[in-house]
Amino acid sequence: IKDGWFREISDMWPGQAMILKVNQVLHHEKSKYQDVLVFESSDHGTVLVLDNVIQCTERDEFSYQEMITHLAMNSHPNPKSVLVIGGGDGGVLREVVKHESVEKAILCDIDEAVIRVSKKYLPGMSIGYQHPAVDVHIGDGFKFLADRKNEFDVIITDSSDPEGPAESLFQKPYFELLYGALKEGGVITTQAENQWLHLPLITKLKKDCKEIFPVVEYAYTTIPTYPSGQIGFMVCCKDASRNVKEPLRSWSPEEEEKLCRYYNKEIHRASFVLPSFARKFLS
Ligand code: AAT
Repeated sequence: IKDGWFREISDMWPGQAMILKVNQVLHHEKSKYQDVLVFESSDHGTVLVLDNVIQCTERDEFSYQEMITHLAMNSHPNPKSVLVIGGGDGGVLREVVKHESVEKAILCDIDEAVIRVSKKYLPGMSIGYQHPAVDVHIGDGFKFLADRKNEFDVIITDSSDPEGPAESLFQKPYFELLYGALKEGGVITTQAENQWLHLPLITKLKKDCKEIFPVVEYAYTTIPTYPSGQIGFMVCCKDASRNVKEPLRSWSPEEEEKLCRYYNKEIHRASFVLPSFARKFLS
């Protein structure tokens, strides 16, 4: 923070930075894994920052949390058992439990500090923790998955960027673990970075996934406070005949309006349509 503005400078997005005006710092600590900062911004509500990278702002978090969740959940016929890796703010859990089929939702985040500060400063997201189906596990997502076999209908990896504790969550062995932990017909989504900034990384990720899953598709959402204003998801399914680009289940327009602020069944389809420069590498 300099002169009352937070600047998101990183070599993952060279030569550019999102800057947000700070009203006041609410919390700052060095946890066991990362630098954890929470501040109140002038126009984006409360903001959570890990290792100087914006994780969410109250103003636009719904775009990311709804899309990473419902793209997977609505591509499964009857998701009962759900796992979230990362997602310590609770926003993805909040979205998962909107699906009445869910009987068990486990969240595994590496850093208790993220969960603790989110419960204190981000009530609109951490409300997800209040649902009776939710179980929390503190630990590394990669290690957590190592002894899970054939257990989950949907697994959502809401992880930070590959520089830091989430590095292993972008590599092929992790996707092998995801495949093994899914039940038959299971679906995953993972945070899969930005097509303007990380096309080589996404291309490699998609290639790795295709060697494991029969169905692999890249989708993206718009979100002003993530680098370059968009973020993508890898959506993979164990069932070769499933078309994840078409929602298998959907809410009525009235329910959609009550439950979601960004996701709807039209945007589910549209989010897989890529611009030519990216499609060239990702199809
Ligand atoms: N919904 C908020 C968006 C996030 S949060 C990323 C979470 O992943 C953090 O809570 C972090 O503690 C957790 N995490 C990082 N590494 C691991 C790991 N190895 N195992 C489990 N959890 C982990 C993502 C924001 C994306 C930012 C885009 N620039």
